[in-house]
Amino acid sequence: MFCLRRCLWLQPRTQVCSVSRQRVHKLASLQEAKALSPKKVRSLLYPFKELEQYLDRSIDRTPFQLFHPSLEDMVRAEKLFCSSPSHKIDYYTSAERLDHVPALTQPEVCFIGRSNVGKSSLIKCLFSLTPEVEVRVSKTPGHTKKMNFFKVGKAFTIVDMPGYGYRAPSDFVDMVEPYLYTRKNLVRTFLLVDGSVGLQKADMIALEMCEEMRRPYVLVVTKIDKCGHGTLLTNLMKLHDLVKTETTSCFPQPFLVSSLHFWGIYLLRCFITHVTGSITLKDTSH
Ligand SMILES: Nc1nc2c(ncn2[C@@H]2O[C@H](COP(=O)(O)OP(=O)(O)OP(=O)(O)O)[C@@H](O)[C@H]2O)c(=O)[nH]1
Ligand SMILES: [Mg+2]
Repeated sequence: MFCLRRCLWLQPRTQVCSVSRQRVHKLASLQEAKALSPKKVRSLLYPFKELEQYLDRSIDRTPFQLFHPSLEDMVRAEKLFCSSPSHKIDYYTSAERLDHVPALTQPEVCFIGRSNVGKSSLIKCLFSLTPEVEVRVSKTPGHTKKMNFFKVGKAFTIVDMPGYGYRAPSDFVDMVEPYLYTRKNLVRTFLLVDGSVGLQKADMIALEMCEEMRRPYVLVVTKIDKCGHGTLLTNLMKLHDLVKTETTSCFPQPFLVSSLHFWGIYLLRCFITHVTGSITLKDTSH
């Protein structure tokens, strides 16, 4: 199975990559964001709510809002993304092969997706309250070459994966697939799909692989700031239909994010702390 996928995962490499560093965003903290207008706060906290008004009335909204924590829970989750002497958040190590992967026991989540889909940017955005954590992003696809491990105190680890598809590292399959299949402490895989272009062939292969793994995974729709509501809704509904009809291990709710504008970041932080058992949600009435 690994070999069959190899040719589809990998495509020719032609360009040279560069490193860009992002500054701390003024909206990194939900506490700051709360001062904005209610409409802006709603887009930041629950991006689907903003989109919902354009959705046909006949469509059931429930699957899109299964995870709908309270503001209070999101504030508690945010605290875990703040580094302190007793809760250090930092880059830990990188691995090119499974036998280089660190022996960690704390729950782990990883981010996979096509090269350039915004994996590293999303992790950088999640860590924006801890600007000293260096997560490298680049305009050039295929920038992340290794599996990069970031420790969030003793609570959990976040792993930034190399991308598949265009300019993927040649050892992508040998590196990433065995990790996904065998990593014992991996509690969630986040599969990123570009909301402005929708599902691509390589994404379908990734989805198939996630299904084969039979481990829980979640779709994250990235770059939602890059297209209009119409395109985003079309792509989102296609994803929704696919999840409903073709998957068994995928969480029905796709998470909508923009790392540029911080849309959906607080919700995703809360989801990560929830699935890693780092917080217990107080209010689940929504
Ligand atoms: N408009 C917009 N651009 C984004 C967003 N997230 C990432 N980008 C841009 O997309 C490009 C790729 O971002 P990365 O985070 O490096 O992508 P990646 O998935 O880690 O890519 P590889 O490491 O090559 O696999 C960069 O130019 C980012 O600035 C977003 O939410 N909105
Ligand atoms: Mg990257």
